[in-house]
Parts: sequence; structure tokens; C-alpha cells
Amino acid sequence: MLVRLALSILPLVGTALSQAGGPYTDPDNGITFWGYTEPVHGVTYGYVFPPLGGTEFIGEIVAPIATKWAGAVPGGNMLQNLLLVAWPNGNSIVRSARIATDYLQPTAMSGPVLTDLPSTKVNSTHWKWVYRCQNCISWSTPTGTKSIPVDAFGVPAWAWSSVAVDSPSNPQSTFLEHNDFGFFGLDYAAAHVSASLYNNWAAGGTGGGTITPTTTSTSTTSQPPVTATPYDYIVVGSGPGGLVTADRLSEAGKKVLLLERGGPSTWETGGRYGPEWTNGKNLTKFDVPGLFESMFSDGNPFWWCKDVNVFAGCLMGGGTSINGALYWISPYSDFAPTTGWPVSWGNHAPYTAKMKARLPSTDAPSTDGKRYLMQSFDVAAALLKGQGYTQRTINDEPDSKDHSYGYSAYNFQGGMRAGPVATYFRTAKARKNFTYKQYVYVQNVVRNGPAITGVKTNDTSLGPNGIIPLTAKGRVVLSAGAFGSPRILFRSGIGPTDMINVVKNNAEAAPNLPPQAQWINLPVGYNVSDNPSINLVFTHPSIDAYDNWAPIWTNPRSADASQYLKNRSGVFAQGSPRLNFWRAYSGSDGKTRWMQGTVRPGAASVTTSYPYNASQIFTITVYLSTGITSRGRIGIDAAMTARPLIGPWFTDPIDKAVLIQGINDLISNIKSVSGLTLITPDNKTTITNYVNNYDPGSLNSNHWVGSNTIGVAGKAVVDENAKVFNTNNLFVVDASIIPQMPMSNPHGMIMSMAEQAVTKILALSGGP
Ligand code: 6FA
Repeated sequence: MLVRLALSILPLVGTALSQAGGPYTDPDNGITFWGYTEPVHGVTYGYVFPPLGGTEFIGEIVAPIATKWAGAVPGGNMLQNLLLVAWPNGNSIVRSARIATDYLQPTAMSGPVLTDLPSTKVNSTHWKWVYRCQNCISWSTPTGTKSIPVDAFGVPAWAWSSVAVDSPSNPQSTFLEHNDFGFFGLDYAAAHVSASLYNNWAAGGTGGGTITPTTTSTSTTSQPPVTATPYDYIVVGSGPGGLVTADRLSEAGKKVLLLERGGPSTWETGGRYGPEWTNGKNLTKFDVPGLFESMFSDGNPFWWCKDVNVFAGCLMGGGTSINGALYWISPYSDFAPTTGWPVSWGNHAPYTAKMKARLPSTDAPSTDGKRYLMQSFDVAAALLKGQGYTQRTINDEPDSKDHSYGYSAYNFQGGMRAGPVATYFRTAKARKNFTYKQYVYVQNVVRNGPAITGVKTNDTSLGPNGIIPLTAKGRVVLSAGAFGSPRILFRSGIGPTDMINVVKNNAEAAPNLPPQAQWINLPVGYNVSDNPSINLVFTHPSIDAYDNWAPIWTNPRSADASQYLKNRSGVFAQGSPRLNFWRAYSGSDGKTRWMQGTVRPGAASVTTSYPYNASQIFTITVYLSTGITSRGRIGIDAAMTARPLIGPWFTDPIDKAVLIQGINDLISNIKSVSGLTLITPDNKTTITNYVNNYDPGSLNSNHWVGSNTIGVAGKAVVDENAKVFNTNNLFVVDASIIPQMPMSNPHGMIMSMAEQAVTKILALSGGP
């Protein structure tokens, strides 16, 4: 992937969540709010509305003093939404209404009128902001009117920071991006009180609020008993790992159930979300390669997992439906014993060949065979040639990476995103012994000691209490991704004790944990790595920055849109990258580390003192891959959100030193390419300082691997057959079992890995 956005600016996204708020009465003011106390930071966000038809509401934020600022977004998504942000300054609260037009600093929002209500206060332990927000229900945006869904169920968001704002006395102070954010479900339709009560509170009055017990539908309606169908294999998650696995298991005649928590993606899978300019053409955002950059600027990004604190795709295809689609054939080192793989995995060639037979790569995805928007390729190639690099067709020579560059290779077919969805899933779903269920969230596996008997889901139509059983010798394969699979293991009583204890303290998850005597202590979540990556932004007079990809959704260049609609050719038949390169380095510890680069027109952000022409910018993202020694840890918090606990980037300073050397080498001959200028960093910042001061969250490449690493008992989570240690019939096949960063963007390697894993699972005795 190319690094587009930082962890710290992960968009606030939302649909229904498991954490739902409800009514409570604040003892300080007697106001009944509908809200939620977020368990990690202990901040309460509350709302109450006048009868329907009103244009305002009363809200509050009650925060422990460690909260340096907090934000409430009643509309949910960060973009183009009312954001109420507040912080303490001495004994007073400073606050403002803001709006974000991009995933950048939110600015003042005109329209809302804020009035602080009397119970607003700061004391030694907490601060509380109680406010009236007038003109706050609907507002105009460039794409139309937006509103809080006051007559329906909503998904308000919150944002939180432990870092003080830059200028605490100034309501419009700038601040760093939130350290944390989240969502909760809230029935706004229920959060209304009578006009007289509301008007009393809005005028600063207190009391009078009583919580009307809400009627629940838990009891009386009788429902037909649910019978569950048992399966030979239940595969959890439809990312590249899960799709390859489910297809091959069903091809072998097994009775397979594939469960996916999200919904459809491409048109073929039932997705229907596309821009207006593709109307009537049976195309979605997930079909058109050139819409990739719009994944990060959409006001309704329903595809991101809402309970994973980094980017992860929660829909059919997982990451492969929303990613940059760079698709690389593995070199030997991707599966070499020296990179942590069991010796039995060393020969990946037959499995990679099976994958290529199903999904060949292309570096000329436009259906007319021409390449478009290639100026950044030409400029970067000139730079690299001066450093002794050779141009190759990268996927034809996967083992010749050192000092190589070439056209970016993709998983596209016929000018459309293909990946495992248009290949493996297509064949699997045609089989009678294969069943696919979407919008099914697997909470945990059901087990009796080492024996897994089924999975527990949120879908009570699939089995009593949502439990789907296995056949007598059946097996479960977790393919829920580097964050999703560890969470399912924690919730099944498998992992480090500290994480299982987090589950034990969660009211919803705890009842499904096995007794403590059956907990299985494994290093789930450790050994995590991801490519640390640094963006360098350049300008060159030849470059067409393609308007920085900004108009592609609403107002694309009309000739390019027409050309694509006509025959799937042109700029829109390709993602944004144009060139990739690799180089090997030897670190001061004698270990070889690989540097990879990705070149694309445009830039996610520019920080420079130079005047520059924005239409001529392009980015080289430089990452470190195979050989990195840094490792982090991922886990869950009290709300069951999966998140990095220790960032995996540059925990070993030698990794950082190698990347700094690589960047210095990359720009060493910049003067030899006429007109080429490095603008970020500019000439006031050395590369060393630039890397040292890089926002750690922005180092994230979204290529997470290793959280359920394969290896030997005592050090690993799964054995050489991808079976979870100390279980009889639980397997993991996804990015999480990969012990070391592969050479390149990983989904091709993950699919080859899954081909090999599923072959081993089928060959392992004791199964169905
Ligand atoms: N990899 C590449 O090779 N090339 C790229 O260009 C590239 N770009 C990106 C990128 O631009 C972004 C923004 C991201 C987030 C990733 C990129 N990657 C790229 C990385 C690549 O997509 C991932 O490495 C790859 O998809 C990981 O494959 P896995 O099979 O390990 O896992 P996924 O996350 O893809 O799929 C997991 C699935 O399980 C999801 O569909 C999820 O909804 C589902 N799931 C999770 N928990 C579940 C649960 N409890 N119940 C049911 N389903 C669940």
C-alpha cells in the first residue's frame, strides 16, 4: 500500500456498533441525557433534544482531568460534520464548534450558537462542559445539507486526546489529531423531551428529568426455535486469506461456511456504492481502480472496520477490496526459513504458481494496453538509473529485486479490480457445498478445552444464541486479519492472560469465555511488524499531479471518465502508483534489510517553505521491508477495540538508520534530473531530522503481519500446519501468521501463503 493517511487521522466512520448508549440523569443538573460513557478514557458524551422539528440540542462532555481535549460528533463521520470540541483552561472550559472538510485540522463552523449551561465546571478530578447548541441540527456542505438523524438511530463519534491544545485560552486553537476515537449507537428518536422541560434546561434550569423506562423487545414475542446447520469447515473472514482457503476447501468437496462481518463490495457481489458518473454502468467504488484514492476522502466510508484502530477493510474481499491493489509475486525470501518460516514452507513455488494461474498480475491494466499518466514514472526512473538501478518486469523476475525498478503491478483484470473476489470467490460460490453469509460477526469460537465445537456469532437466525456448530471432525479457520483473528482468540480464552482479563472485564464478552482453567496462554498479538514508511514529496515541471485525485468522485476529468466507461481504458483503469523499486542494505548489525519505494502523482500532504506548483507534485514513499528487526504488539482495549499496544516501527534504531541511509541515497543525485525538486522535506530539514520527527502513526503502511506468528511451540501461536497450539481443530490463515515482513506489499504473498496453508490443512489427518 502507499501510505496515504496516518493512524492518527484515521477517519471517524460509523454504522451500528455493539456499544450502544442509553438514558441517564446527570445528578449535577437533573438533565436526562441520552449518551454513553466510553470505557477506556472514562469520558461521557450526552445529548438531549426538544420535540421533533427543533433546530437545537443540549449536550455534555464529562471527562477525567487527564483528558486534554475531547470532541463530540453527533453526526458520526468526521468529514463535513458538526464537531464540538472542548478542553479545560484553568477553572474554565474553552470550546468551539468546528467542521472538517478533509482529514486535517477542523476549522471554525459558522452557524451553531453555543451557550454554556450553569453546571459546566472544572475540579481536581474532572471537567464538565454542559452546553446548548442552537442551529445545530442541519447545516450546509458543498455536497448538500447534512443533519443529525434526530428521528432515527444514530452513530455519534467521539475523539479524545492526552495532548493539550496549542493555545488553551483560544477557542479556535489548533491541536494535534486525536490519540483515540470511537463510536457508539444511540437511539436519537428516543432522546427527546417535552418542550417545557427542554426550554427549562436550555435556560439554565435544573431537575424534572426522569428516565422513562424504554420498552425492550426481549421477552414476549415467541420465535420459532432455530436449528443450526453443522459445517465441516467454518472460515471466518473474506479477505485474501479466507477467500483462497474457502475456495480450496470447497473444491476438495468439504462442506464450507464462509462468514464475513461486512457487506458486499464489487457490483458482482451485490455492492451498489459508486459515484454518479458511473450510474447505469454496474460499477462501484470497489470496481473502478482509479477511484482508489477516494477511499480516504469519502464522507461515508462504511468499508473501514469500526472497531479496529488502524485502517482495515470490513467487507467482501477484506483489504483487497479497498487497497492500492499492488500485487507482487513472492521471491524466495518471503518464505525462507531464515525469515522465520518452518523449513516445510521453504518451497513456495507450486503454491505461487497455483495463485498466478487463478490471478495473473498486470502492469498495463488499461484494456488498450497503453500506460497513462506516466510522467512520475519517467522522472523517478531517471533518478534511479543514475544510482545504478535496472528496469525490469518485476513479477517476471521476483528474485531479482536489488537495484530494480519497474511498472507497478496490480491484481486488475479487464480494467477492473479483480483480486481474490473476482477469482477464488467466484468459483467457490458456484459450488453447492459452499455457503456464504455476510454481515455475520464472529465473536469467539466455542470450545471444550482443546476441542472447538463451533463459532458464536451475532446472528441468531443461524443457530441458537448465534452458535453455528461443526460436524464431528469439523474445523474452524480464522481469516479475520492481523487484528481480527487475535481478537477472536482473546475472546475465546486464547492469548496472553492480560488480554483475556480485558475480555473477562467486558460485560458482553465475559460470559462467553471458557473457565480460566481452560485458558490457553499463547503469544497472540506479539511479534507484529509493518513496513515503516516515509513520504517524500517532489515537484517536476513534466508532472501532471492529476488534481491530487481530489475530483475523481464528483467531478472527474470528463475525457478520462468517458474513456473508462466506454471500454475500461485510460487513467481510471489503474490505481495511483506508477513505479516501484527495491534495494538491499546491510545494517550495522550485519543483517540485510530491504528498501522498497512506490511512486505516484499527487501527495497526501505537503510541508515546505518552498513556493511550489501544486499541479506538479508527486510522492515517493520509501519503506523498509524484509529484514526489519523492529516488532510491536497489538491487543484489545476495554471496549474490545483492536489496536496497536506498541507500535512496530523503529523499535530497533538500526532499522531507522538503514531507512535514513536509503533516503539519502535516493536523493543523492537529484541535481542530475533537471527540474526535479524535493519540497518535503525542504532544504531547512535534514533527512535525519525529517525521519526523527515523523509522526509515528504516519509510519503505518497497513501491511500488518505476525500477530499469530507461525513457528515452534513456546514462541509461536500456530504450528507449521497453521493450527493453533494446544487446540485440536482451530487454524489461522491470514496475514497474522506471517513471521516477517515480505519483500513487497503483501496480499499476493498472503494468497500464496493461503494456498500452501490450505493444502497442509487438507493433508493433516483427523479432519472431516
Ligand atoms: N496490500 C497489498 O498487497 N497491496 C496494496 O496496495 C495494499 N494497500 C493497502 C491499502 O491501501 C490499505 C488502505 C490497507 C488497509 C491495506 C493495504 N494492503 C495492501 C494490505 C492488504 O490489503 C492486507 O495485508 C490484506 O488484505 C490482509 O489480508 P487478510 O486476509 O489477512 O485480512 P483482511 O483484513 O484483508 O480480511 C479480513 C476479513 O475478515 C475482512 O473482510 C473482515 O471484515 C473480516 N472479519 C474480521 N473480523 C471478523 C469477525 N469477527 N467476524 C467475521 N468477519 C470478520
